[in-house]
Amino acid sequence: TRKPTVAVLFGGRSSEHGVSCVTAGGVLGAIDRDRYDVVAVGITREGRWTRASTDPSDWRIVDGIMPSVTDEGPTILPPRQVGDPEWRSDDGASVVPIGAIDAVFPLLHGPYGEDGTIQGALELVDVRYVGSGVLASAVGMDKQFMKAAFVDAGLPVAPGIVLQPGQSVASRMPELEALGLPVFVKPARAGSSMGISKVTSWDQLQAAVADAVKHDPKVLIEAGIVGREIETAVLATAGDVRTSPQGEIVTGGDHAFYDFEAKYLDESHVQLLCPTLLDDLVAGQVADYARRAFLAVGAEGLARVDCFVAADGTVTVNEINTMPGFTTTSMYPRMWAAAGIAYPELVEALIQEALARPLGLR
Ligand code: G1L
Repeated sequence: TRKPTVAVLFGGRSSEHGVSCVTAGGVLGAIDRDRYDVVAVGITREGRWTRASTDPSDWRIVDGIMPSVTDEGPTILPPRQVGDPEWRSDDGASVVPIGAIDAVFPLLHGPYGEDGTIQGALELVDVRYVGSGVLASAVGMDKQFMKAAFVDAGLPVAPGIVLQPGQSVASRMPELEALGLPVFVKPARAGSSMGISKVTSWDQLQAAVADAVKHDPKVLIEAGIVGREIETAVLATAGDVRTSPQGEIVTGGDHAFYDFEAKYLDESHVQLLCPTLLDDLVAGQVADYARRAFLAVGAEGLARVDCFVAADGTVTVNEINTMPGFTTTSMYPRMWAAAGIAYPELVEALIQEALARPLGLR
């Protein structure tokens, strides 16, 4: 009997191309090659799909330079460009028939990545994949619908309003003032923290919205919650939804919050603590909310749920990330490491979960 074939799909046209490649390196280094055949499918920054190296050492950061998918390998046409469900090279020769792929790791960020579109393309061609499906991925990308799903499940969230594309701040001013200051202004659908700002005076609001609109014409304005940023990893395998010990984002210096710069450029200002010290009752509350947030959006496989914990122990659910940072040193794997589940075990559990998944409605 042949080994199952696992494809790692990564790179892509997003600003997080390099992070995606580093993540692919981590996954490629952790997949048990005795149990699985491995295929690497890279997407260049220009959007060309290509067969890439499966050697994890090709995806390391060298002298501070992030790896990227180069233009050298044979082209693989993405599903939307083929008339039959087969990935082909430029010369028409079959590279890897899509039917030979038993599970895909979709390690892609942003539009056409973590928003459910790649999941939909894989559904169309009957290929199983790791992580959430179309709806949960899309809901997890859209802060408006994420919040609606949380509220529907009875979870506590920060109050907020949505500025639909083209809608003016002035038309919503009474509701905005009811939120009180500070407010956070966020692009409604953005994977990273880009375009997010904290507004401490109403005269800053217009500029904050203008900045957010650069990333998404739909903008969410939320009441600012004062509290510690506590994260929980959720792993769902074999019908079991498990939550990890909590981690905490500790920001220092003059960073108002865990922004893009703190996350990717200036790590000295942000500390990741795991496990973190929380009162047992509060930790239990956070874990319960994390599990319910996972179920509320219909997530599958894995997700990271981020909460705020106020000084009095009140917990607010901030967001769910169905494609959390997944490098070997990211918070998600670190939170599981604190529970004794090492990175390769995590990768194995996610592959097993994907392989066992029925196709179609589930
Ligand atoms: F495949 C998984 F496990 F579901 C998965 C997919 C993508 C886990 C984590 C990620 N994350 C990323 O790919 C990224 C953080 C590099 C960009 Cl969304």
